[in-house]
Amino acid sequence: MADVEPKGVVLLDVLMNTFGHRCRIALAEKGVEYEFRVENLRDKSPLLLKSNPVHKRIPVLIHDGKPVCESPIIVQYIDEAWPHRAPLLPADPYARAQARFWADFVDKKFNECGSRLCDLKGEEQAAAKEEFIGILKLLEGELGDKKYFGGDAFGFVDIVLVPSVSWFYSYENCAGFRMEEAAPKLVAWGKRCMERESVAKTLSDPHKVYEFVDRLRKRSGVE
Ligand code: GS8
Repeated sequence: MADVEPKGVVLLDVLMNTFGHRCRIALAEKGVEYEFRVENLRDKSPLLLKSNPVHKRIPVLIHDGKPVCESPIIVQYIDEAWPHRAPLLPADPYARAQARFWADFVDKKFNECGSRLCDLKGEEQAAAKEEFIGILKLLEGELGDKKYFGGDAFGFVDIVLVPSVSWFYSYENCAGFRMEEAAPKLVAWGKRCMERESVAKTLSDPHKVYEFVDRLRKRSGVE
């Protein structure tokens, strides 16, 4: 199956993957039909290795045989390749640059520090928690009183960040704090996003994510 040359739109991914969820939400927002091919990361398919020879990672979107890699780039590609539905990025060049800046901030700061919350313990974890709460405040400052990061329209920054809502429960349990207290606006934004079908049908169950995180913590001796 994995060797069959892909036609149309194919997403190579695994089921519980925040990076892949970005692509699935973007495809759903654009109403694009696609084939979902589940990868085994312990035995990557020849198609994955051929499609992403540099990083050999999922997700990969293959459109008419042409692969696109790296989830923020895939989401932007989806926006440009299917322009008939509501745009995910704003039209104004400055607003587009700002959206890209915050999406990049999510990857470089939020995701990176969020992983440390779950991978560390003791003083190192306490320092990561303080840093993470600062990152949440910065994101809340950018969101302000807007419905979504881009204003009234659900868009690029929302798509890049929203899969992490499934991880909020794990962050809280690993590092001992309440997201509702640390970032009430972000929690409310997450609930608003979950009202969208594209998000609700894609996101992982937070308890399943925590089971996964807990298994990794036990395996690596953090717990
Ligand atoms: C990250 C993809 C990634 O880490 C993106 O698409 O945004 N910056 C990329 N993919 C992981 C799975 S999720 O943890 C992956 O493919 N890992 C397998 C490997 O590294 O061998």
